Amino acid sequence: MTAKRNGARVTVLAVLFMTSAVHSADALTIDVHRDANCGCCKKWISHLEANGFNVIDHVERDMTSVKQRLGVAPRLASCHTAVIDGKFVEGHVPAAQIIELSKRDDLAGIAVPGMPAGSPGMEVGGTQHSYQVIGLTKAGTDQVIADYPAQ
Ligand SMILES: [Cu+2]
Repeated sequence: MTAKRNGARVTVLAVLFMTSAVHSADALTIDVHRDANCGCCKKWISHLEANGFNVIDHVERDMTSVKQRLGVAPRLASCHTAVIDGKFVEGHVPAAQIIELSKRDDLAGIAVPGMPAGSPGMEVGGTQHSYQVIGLTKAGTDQVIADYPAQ
């Protein structure tokens, strides 16, 4: 009896979470800065649009200075750099963590450093390397926001 009730509650919470995630993404606008020749950056933009984001695309000549201006620590660097509500989104971050970022005031930004195969926009056949989404707190420390295992 108790176990059954717990199971039902978990299901309800999961449905509520999915509903709110989809709803939030509807209204989110994100600025993406990328190099003109970056193919995986365009694929990541497609991932955002498929998840309901309104993407404003900026083609840049010098991504290094863009990253410096937006406060992306070099250890977190990837290809493209996006901005949402004044917070940076560096690299191939999945839509779910961007939605989470939009609700958090303790973070300066989030990143998927490098370009791990299998992250959104980095699909290479069926290859899925493990990667983490790292949050940079306003205090300057790193925090693991999500862990995607290899498959
Ligand atoms: Cu990339």
